Amino acid sequence: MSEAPLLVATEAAVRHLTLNRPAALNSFTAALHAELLQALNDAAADPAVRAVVITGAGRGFCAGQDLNDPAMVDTGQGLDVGAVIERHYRPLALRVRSMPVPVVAAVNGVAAGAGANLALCCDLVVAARSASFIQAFSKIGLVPDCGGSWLLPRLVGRARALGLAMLGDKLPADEAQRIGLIWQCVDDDELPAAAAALAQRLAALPSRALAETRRVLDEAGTTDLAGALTLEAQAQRLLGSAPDFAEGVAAFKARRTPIFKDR
Ligand code: T3D
Repeated sequence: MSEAPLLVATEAAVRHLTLNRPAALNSFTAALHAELLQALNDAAADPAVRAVVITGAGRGFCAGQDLNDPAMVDTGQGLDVGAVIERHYRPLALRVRSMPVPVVAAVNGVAAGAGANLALCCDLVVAARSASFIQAFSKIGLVPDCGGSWLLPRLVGRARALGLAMLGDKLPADEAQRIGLIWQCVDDDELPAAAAALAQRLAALPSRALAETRRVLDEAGTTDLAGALTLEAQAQRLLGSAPDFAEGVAAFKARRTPIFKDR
């Protein structure tokens, strides 16, 4: 029996999802897409899950689209690559970006093409020092997808975004941290523990406030100051009447650690 393309495990309040096609650097087949989307939906629906970690098995994080999968890559046969994006990558990027809990990418090795942008869709990206990020699309005649066209300029500015996307060079993890593409680069042997600790820390924070923080930051990027202030007021109105806010203030006054429960 062939191995499952995605491994799912839960530790305390953290759901760990491991892309598991190491022989092909965890590149995406239709089956992996289906399992990852389902696992993210399951995590979103499970009130016991308060953070998610996505990582890869073996020496790679994810090499993007599996270029050997005839269902997804069929050059010369009239396959509509746009339809592949609409069917698989659009729901994946939107799902990660709308999770009710924080998502950590633990980038254990090379992240290329849509694999790089899956990582960048996540809220916090921690990478092993030997890992790298490659906007591989230009090398096969495509544009950055899985949200890359939107994420890259926002993360590192237009000049660097265009340089990374047009040249498709390998960006080492420590350089990715230096230019603000990712949150943190750690020594290889520290990655699993660092990502797990970060996820546990996020899991103890008020989930709904964190999800709203992601939303207002994303939406503020496409509005003016007045619009951003409106977004902030709307979010505070929602959060200010929720139990986590009362708990946070009560814990502050009592000088104790808050116990957050909202999602
Ligand atoms: O339908 C659509 O196509 C639209 C969707 C587009 C989304 C995208 O993601 S487009 C971008 C697709 N990805 C790429 O172009 C990256 C291709 N891979 C590479 O450039 C290199 O493999 C890496 C730079 C990522 C890593 O290089 P290296 O030297 O460390 O490893 P390798 O030897 O190239 O790869 C190891 C194995 O993984 C190898 O298999 P083998 O020879 O040992 O049996 C290689 O063929 C396989 N592999 C790597 N990437 C892919 C892959 N197999 C299928 N698809 C891949 N993307």
